[in-house]
Amino acid sequence: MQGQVISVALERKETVVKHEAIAGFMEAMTMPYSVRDAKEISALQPGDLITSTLVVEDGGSAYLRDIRIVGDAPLEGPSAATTAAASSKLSDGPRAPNLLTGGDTTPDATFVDQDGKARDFASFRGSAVVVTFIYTKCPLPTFCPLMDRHFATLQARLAEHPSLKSVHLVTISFDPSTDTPEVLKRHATSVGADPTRWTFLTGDQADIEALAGRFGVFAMRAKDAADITHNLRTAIVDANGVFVKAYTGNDWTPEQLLADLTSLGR
Ligand SMILES: [Cu+2]
Repeated sequence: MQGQVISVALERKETVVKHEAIAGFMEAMTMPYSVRDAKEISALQPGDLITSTLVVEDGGSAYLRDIRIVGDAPLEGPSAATTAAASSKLSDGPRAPNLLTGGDTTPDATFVDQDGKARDFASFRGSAVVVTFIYTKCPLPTFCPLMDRHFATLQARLAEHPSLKSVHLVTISFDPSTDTPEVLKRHATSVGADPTRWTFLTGDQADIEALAGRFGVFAMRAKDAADITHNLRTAIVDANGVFVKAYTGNDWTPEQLLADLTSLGR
């Protein structure tokens, strides 16, 4: 793996790395990776360019080893340019099999909402949907909790736009063993979700992984760890269930997404 260190959390033995595609295995993405020993990342600074080996064991446990600093570069801030660069890099890299692209019909699957009711993903058709994938125990403030904050902002802003009032927000957990409907219900309340506009889904692990994979979401649970190593993808699906576009990572803004939703209706 070749990438750039975004942040280092010694106490969690974790570093967030923005990395290039790993041919035949995963796309370019920014996500947290664990190491076996904090010493391996104690010398890393944000901005360092590194090479490393990603070890994936049976059962999905994953960690970095043989981390070597090969240079450094200024960190790019969250900006439209960064997002454009990241998404163009993504489209040039090897694609995960079955990754949805613009114009594809999103697959259906049955999940369970925060009230314990069965809910087909296709049941949201009729209104445009913004969908993201998280887990409620995520310890990284700039990952899943940021998606919740962005969705809360979107929920408020959508209500102000007459043409966007019917847009529905959907947050799907990729940690169904912890994120039961009861947990999601409490979580939804804590982030200020209005159940008429913002639905949380959980369900069967295999169904979730299948749908998440189509959206380019990659989640692995490290052995003996509560944390899940994962990336972020937030997508717009139109009222006909057609995939429009996805934002990679955490540097998109609610304003960008609102602008894209507005241009959908034209
Ligand atoms: Cu997370």
